[in-house]
Amino acid sequence: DFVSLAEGACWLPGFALPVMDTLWSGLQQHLSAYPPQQMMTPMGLMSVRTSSMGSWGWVGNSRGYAYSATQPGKHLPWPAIQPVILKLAEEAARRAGYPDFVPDSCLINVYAPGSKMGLHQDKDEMDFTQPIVSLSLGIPATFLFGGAKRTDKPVKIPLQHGDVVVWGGASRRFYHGVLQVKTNIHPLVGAQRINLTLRKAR
Ligand code: MD5
Ligand code: FE
Repeated sequence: DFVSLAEGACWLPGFALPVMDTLWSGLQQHLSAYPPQQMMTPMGLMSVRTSSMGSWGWVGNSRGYAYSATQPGKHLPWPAIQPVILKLAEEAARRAGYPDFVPDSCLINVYAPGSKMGLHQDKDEMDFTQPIVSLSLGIPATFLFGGAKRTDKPVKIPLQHGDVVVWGGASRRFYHGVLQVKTNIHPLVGAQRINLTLRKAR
């Protein structure tokens, strides 16, 4: 069951719920071993904290951002994308019409209450014909789904625990962001929103 948001954008409400116990226990272990960090960007320090899995992790600094094979400030790779996450992303992409999607990067965005993400486009990846699969956990957030131009008025999408969105086609390059997350407590995940974005970075 899915909701088409625009050409190429497919919202699968609750799609991750059947595997949530396995997913959450693996993610908690990952976040203990690879604590999320606030990245610097040319725009300033992000309010969101990030960690990664897979061959490529997204890193930022005051000069720009890029995908890196090693953890920030270390000479060590990230661990592999956990099988339950990889299977979920591939299955969601298949439902949305991308049967060949094999992600090599899983960015983990951790939003404490008060965190937000300003309107931006994702353009650090090499192949924009590959979709991005996004999975939300924890407290709800209002996602801003804009258009091809920064000035296109965004549509507000209330993303909930377990929701998956596949961003493909034209929507792959649309402006988007997340409104400041409101204080709340989720029974499983606690006082935070966690978003996983699965991409083919290289
Ligand atoms: C989030 N993360 O909720 C979002 C989910 C990021 C980021 O934006 O860059 O880490 S990914 C949402 C996304 C990706 C590509 C296109 C569109 C949305 N879109 O067309 O709206 O933490
Ligand atoms: Fe983005």
